[in-house]
Amino acid sequence: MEIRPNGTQFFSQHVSTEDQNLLLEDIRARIPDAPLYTPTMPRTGKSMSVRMTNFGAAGWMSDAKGYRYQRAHPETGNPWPDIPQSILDIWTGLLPDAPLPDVCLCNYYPADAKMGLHQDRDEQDLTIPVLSISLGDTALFRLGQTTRGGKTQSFKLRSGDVMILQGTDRLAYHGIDRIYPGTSSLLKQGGRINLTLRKAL
Ligand code: MD6
Ligand code: FE
Repeated sequence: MEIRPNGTQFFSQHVSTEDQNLLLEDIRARIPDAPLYTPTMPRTGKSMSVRMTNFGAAGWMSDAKGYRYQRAHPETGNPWPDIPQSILDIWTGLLPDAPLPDVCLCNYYPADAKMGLHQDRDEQDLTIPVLSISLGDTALFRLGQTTRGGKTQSFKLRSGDVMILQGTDRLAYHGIDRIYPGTSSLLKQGGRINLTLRKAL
């Protein structure tokens, strides 16, 4: 469902509980090869509150040197594991005409994590949509405009929800203001996983 004209699409409860568990299995199978690590911010070098890993030909990275895509895990030096077919199927189901994604960023939010307002703009072709899948505890997502300081709207993202930023909102600022602990039983340890699919290269 389109929540902004020619822009953001939101699919409430698009992924069934059964499929959420299958996605989790596929994610867990890849974490030993691509452990979650704590990214740092450009310039300040401060740690982010999420832990991060990637699947696909490249992975999105943030550290003191800046934001970029790179082909190897920053700690192991190994290539990233492949993107699970179960995750690719969600993309092709909703975006049949878009090129296939080559990056799946996987962010884990503990109960106290947040994500500052940002644009997704490190990809080569900024006309290709970005799709995100939420798993676990509910998050408060804030969506603004393509310039900083514009009017913002807030939405709750629940386990199984899918968000697509495209069209006039492809470069809209967005972020996560908070996590609501204890709102999902999907992850035994609590917290939230967000998967972001992009064609970056
Ligand atoms: C999150 N999401 O949901 C953060 N980016 O944890 C994003 O940064 C995002 O939801 C691009 C497109 C959709 C998103
Ligand atoms: Fe984003």
